Amino acid sequence: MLTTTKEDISIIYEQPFLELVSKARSIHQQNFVDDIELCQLVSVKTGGCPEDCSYCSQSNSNQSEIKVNPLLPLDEVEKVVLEAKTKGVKRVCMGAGYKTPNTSALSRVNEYIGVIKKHGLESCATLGSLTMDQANELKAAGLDYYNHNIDTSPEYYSQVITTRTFQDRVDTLTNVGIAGIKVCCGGILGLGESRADRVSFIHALTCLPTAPDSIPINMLVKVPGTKLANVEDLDKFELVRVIATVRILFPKTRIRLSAGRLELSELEQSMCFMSGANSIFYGEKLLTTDNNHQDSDKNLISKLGINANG
Ligand code: SAM
Ligand code: DTB
Ligand code: SF4
Repeated sequence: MLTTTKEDISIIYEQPFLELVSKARSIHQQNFVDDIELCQLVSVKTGGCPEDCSYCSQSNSNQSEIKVNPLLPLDEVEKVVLEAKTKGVKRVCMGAGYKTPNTSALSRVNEYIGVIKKHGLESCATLGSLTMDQANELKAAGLDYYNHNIDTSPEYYSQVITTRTFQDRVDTLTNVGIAGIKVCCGGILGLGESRADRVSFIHALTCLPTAPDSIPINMLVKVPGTKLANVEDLDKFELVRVIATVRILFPKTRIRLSAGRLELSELEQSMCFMSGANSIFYGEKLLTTDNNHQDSDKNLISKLGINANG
């Protein structure tokens, strides 16, 4: 495969806005029917995380007021799975505030995976870094996707997180890919990064050891008590530019318009769908923050005249 340089990506990214959106839309139409994939998030272990991610409410280094929760009992996860199934969700994504899961946490997650699969849904987990053995164990338990974000450009990374390196993230993604679990990897916009960082972030996505099957694009949710609570707002044209550029470079990959939708109007979200986003988190809660109301999402999907759940 030909490699795409940062310069190539920046030419795509910086073209006139309407041309960029139009190009992305045309590539989208060649590769997808218009639909939206619905994913359900569940925070299986909340808070008390030793990493210092400056955007995150769950970090011990931040002063956010959140409800800390140890690993959920199996029946609580099953309740979420059953509700998700009733509302037409395709995948359940389990999030946990770990640097890396210990042995007993991993065994419990394996049981959660069993429950999700028993009810015929796809499973995804995001638990922090994984060794090869841990990744193999999750694969054996039936895990379909592992979410592990690179978050931002390699150059900006140390401004946002100091307790791990960009390369640590890539190493886990290598293990996930070798284990045969589908890779879900994206990032966050609005961390105070520059446009060059956004281009470099997209470039880093194209260089991952295993091509991602799913790319979440989060817009920072500014949680009080975190270091980034008062960072400047992202220009939403940049969000659309990122989605469109990712669509052009990853024609067949699902792009999830993830955290931050509450700050987007229906028309702003529609621009994101127009530019290639075709997946959302569905349900009123993300991990520790609020998400759009289900009824308003249903309403928007119906206004767009598309089907949910590709
Ligand atoms: N602890 C695990 C890890 O970091 O890999 C998994 C959970 S973590 C909350 C998953 C992802 O959520 C992060 O990589 C980040 O991209 C996203 N995230 C966390 N806090 C966010 C926020 N305030 N706004 C937007 N995205 C956020
Ligand atoms: C991802 O990229 N976004 C999700 C999921 N992966 C785990 C998490 C969003 C978290 C938003 C902030 C919160 O609710 O704490
Ligand atoms: Fe911990 Fe993940 Fe939050 Fe970072 S993003 S503090 S690793 S829960």
